[in-house]
Amino acid sequence: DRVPMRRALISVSDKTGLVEFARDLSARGIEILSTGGTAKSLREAGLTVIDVADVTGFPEMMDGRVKTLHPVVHGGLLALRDNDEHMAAAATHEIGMIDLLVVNLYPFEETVAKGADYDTCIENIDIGGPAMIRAASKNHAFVSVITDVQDYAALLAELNANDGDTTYSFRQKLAQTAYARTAAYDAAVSTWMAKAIGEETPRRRAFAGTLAQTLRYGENPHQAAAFYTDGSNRAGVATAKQWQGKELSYNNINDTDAAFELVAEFDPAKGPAVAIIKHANPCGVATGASAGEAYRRAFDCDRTSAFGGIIALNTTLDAETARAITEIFTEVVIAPDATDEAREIFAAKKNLRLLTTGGLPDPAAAGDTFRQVAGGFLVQGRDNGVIRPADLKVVTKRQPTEAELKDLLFAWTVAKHVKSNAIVYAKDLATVGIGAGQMSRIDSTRIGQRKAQDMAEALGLAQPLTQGAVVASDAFFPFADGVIALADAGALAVIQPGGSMRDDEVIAAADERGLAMVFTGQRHFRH
Ligand code: 93A
Repeated sequence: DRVPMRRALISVSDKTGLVEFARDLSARGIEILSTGGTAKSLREAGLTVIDVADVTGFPEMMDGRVKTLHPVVHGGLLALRDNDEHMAAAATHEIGMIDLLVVNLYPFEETVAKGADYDTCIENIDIGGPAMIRAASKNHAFVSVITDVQDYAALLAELNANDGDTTYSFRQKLAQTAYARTAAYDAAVSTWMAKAIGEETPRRRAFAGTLAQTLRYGENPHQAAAFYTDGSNRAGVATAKQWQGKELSYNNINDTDAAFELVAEFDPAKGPAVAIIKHANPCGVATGASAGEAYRRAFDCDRTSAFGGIIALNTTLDAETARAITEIFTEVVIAPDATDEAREIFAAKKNLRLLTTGGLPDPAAAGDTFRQVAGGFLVQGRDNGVIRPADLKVVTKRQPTEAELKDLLFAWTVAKHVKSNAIVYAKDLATVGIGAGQMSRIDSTRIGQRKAQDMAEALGLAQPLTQGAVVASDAFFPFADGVIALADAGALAVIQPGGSMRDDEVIAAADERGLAMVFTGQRHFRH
């Protein structure tokens, strides 16, 4: 026995689509109450609006801090329409019912993103808005609440389909969305505040996300999954434009992220770089005189694994590179940009997804990463450590040559993006063998070497490219065996954090074999 919606309260900071929406509500005979700025916009558009101040009997005061915080508003949102006492109280105090609440909040997140000062951020914390949203959501048995301009159309469609009313299940969904919004809002305030007051590990933390996409399934087909954005707007898979191909899968998104974060380490001003990722690990990373050359050199690190891979470029995808990529099956290509010609070449490959981002993320930027464990989650700052030549300490008798030094820093940067234990062989600013994710460092050392050997055989090379290569290790060598193995593979120089109990043995093994070794003093575990 519901009746058509009669009264709405609209109070919005983001006035996108407001006038059209309100006009539609008005046309249905719905009375509109509004706060200052919203009422002004609606009146200017010729709509009839009642000021909340006229209903409460109080003017908006204290710089707008108090506008809707009044029993006439909250009673109208919270009263149970089927409860005689509630309705009697409403009648006694002349509280009119509010059937629809439309609120979007003071733009706190945007204010923080703009780098506003402390007081400005504080002033942009909405109090009355969330109070009304939470009240209306609690009373979703009777009240509809819209917190997102994207839901205007859905509400109008709902009213059309239900004789001017909304269904219970629709209101439940709106309430669920609304509580996520107020939770995200307060999470943003708390996160900002922790940073502003220098509290790196606050006693309580809150996170929230906005649904970007429901996924067909998770890592495996029996797992439900979805992709959420965190509002940070970091360039990458979350913000990319997809030009073609079917929807990205959970694993695609994870791998595409790994690929793009890796390639973003290489400054495009210094030349093109390409990374090929499989199962979140690189199977080839290279620089080149052109993007096409960088791709071919990355591909030549491990052609077998590159099949069905995910490719990231630090520069515009051009036609030459696009043509080379289409020679084998690739899942996803992500780049800051793509030429028209490159896009036409890809258009013939229906299953190949192309993403462009408009830019690269800053590898040195601060941020948090999370990992869920039973009963909780781990939070840490993202690994934004960057090593420069001046940070390196040569620990062997032999100094690395200038060419070796460049390769060492290249290999080190790649190793940061390889799951531990990570061993990366590189030569001429291209990886030539990668050992990833092993439980012992010596195994990663051997795997990288064996991969280079396999590749040499496939390419008909006289000897594997580990001959004359350099090696990066994401963490120290606990024993000399790894260094002995990589020297046996023909490597000439090593970069590693140092700090093992047996550094002396490790350095002695390097000296005996004429290796140059540098310590970074910084570890890049990645699990
Ligand atoms: O300063 S508030 O926390 N105090 C309030 O009582 C209040 N009521 C609504 N902010 C309040 N609002 C917010 O004002 C709404 O959430 C909305 O974002 C904004 C709309 O103001 P205007 O209609 O004047 O543009």
